[in-house]
Amino acid sequence: MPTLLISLYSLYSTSCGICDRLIRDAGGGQKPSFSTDLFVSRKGYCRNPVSWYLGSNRYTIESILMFKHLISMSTPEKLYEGKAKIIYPTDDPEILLAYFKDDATAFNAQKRGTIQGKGEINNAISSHLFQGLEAKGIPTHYIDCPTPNEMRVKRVKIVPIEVIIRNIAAGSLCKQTGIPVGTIINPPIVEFCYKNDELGDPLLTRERLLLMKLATPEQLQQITQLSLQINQILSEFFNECGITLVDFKLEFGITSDGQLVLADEISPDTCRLWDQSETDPDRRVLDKDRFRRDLGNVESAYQQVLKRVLEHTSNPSP
Ligand code: ADP
Ligand code: AIR
Ligand code: ASP
Repeated sequence: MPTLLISLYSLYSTSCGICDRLIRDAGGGQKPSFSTDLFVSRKGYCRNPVSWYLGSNRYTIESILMFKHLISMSTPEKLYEGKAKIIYPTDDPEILLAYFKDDATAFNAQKRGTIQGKGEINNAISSHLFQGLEAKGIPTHYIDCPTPNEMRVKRVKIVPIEVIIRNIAAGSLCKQTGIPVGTIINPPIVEFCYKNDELGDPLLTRERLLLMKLATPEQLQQITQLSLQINQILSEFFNECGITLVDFKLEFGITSDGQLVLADEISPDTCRLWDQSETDPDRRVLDKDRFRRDLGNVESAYQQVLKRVLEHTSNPSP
C-alpha cells in the first residue's frame, strides 16, 4: 500500500469521498483533526481550482489526480461481489463500503445487462429512503455516501431471507396464483423467500423458515412488523411523488451488538414502481421490470424515480 500524505486541507468544505479515503489511507486510519473536505466531480476529478496544502507545501490538481490513482491502487480487496454491488472492508471492522454497480441481472442472473448510471441512481435513491426511514424511527444500516456510487453501512450478519411486501398483485404472485396483475392487496401481504441463488430464492412457509432456523420466531415477528411499517412510510412517500409502490424486497441484518436493522438497498432494482400519471400497463413501469421485460427506456425510468424522490425530499409536504 503506497504511503500517502499525513494531512491535507483545502479552503473548500464540500464533502468528498475521495478525500476521505485519501486521508484514511494516508493517516493509517486516523483522521486528522482539521477539516479535510475536498470537492470531486462525478467523474472523479476536482472541479474547483483549489490549492491543496500539506503543511506549507502547495499541491496541484495533477498531484491530487496522482493521489487519486494511488488511492485506487490501494483500494482494499473486495469482501464480496454480488450481482448489483461490491462490498469492501474499511479500516473500521464495524463498517463496510458498498459500491453500487451499473450491472443489471434478472431471473436469477439468467439475463444480464448494464443500465447506464444505475449505480449512482440506486445509491442516491437508497440513501434518501434510508435517511427518511431513520427519521421515522426505522433502524437501518445506512451511515453515509462518501462518493456517488458508494454507501458506508454498518456491517451486519444478513438474515438469509428476502422479505417481499405486496400492495398490488404483480410478478411471481400472479404467475404462481393466477391472480390478475393490478389486483389490490389490502391489507398488504408479507412473504419470505430463502436468499439462496443456487436454489433460485424459493418462496418459504413460516414453518420451513423456522425449521431451517433462518430466523427465530421473535426475529420473524420483528421483521414482519418493521416491514409493514416500512411499507406504510414508503407507500405514502412514493404516493406523494406520484408513484405507486406495487411491491418490494427488503433484507435485514443483525449488527455486532445484536440490533436488527434494515440492510441492503431500496431502489428501482428492488421495488415495483408505477407512474400514477400513466394508465398503460407498460408505460407506467418505472423499475427493473423495464429491463426484465425489454420495455426500453430503462435509464430514463430510473432517472425519473430519482428526480421525483429528490424533489420530494427537498420539498416535503407540510
Ligand atoms: P446479491 O448478493 O443478491 O447478488 P448485491 O450485488 O446487492 O446482491 O450484493 C450485496 C450483498 O451485500 C448482498 O448479498 C447483501 O445481502 C449484502 N449486504 C447488504 N447490506 C449489508 C451489510 N450492511 N452488511 C453485510 N452485508 C450486506
Ligand atoms: N425482488 C425480489 N428479489 C429480488 C428483487 N429485486 C423484488 C422485485 C419485486 C418484488 O421483489 O423487484 O419488486 C417481488 O418480486 P417477484 O419476482 O416475487 O414478483
Ligand atoms: N435480482 C435477481 C436476479 O438478478 C432477481 C430479479 O431482480 O429479477 O436474478
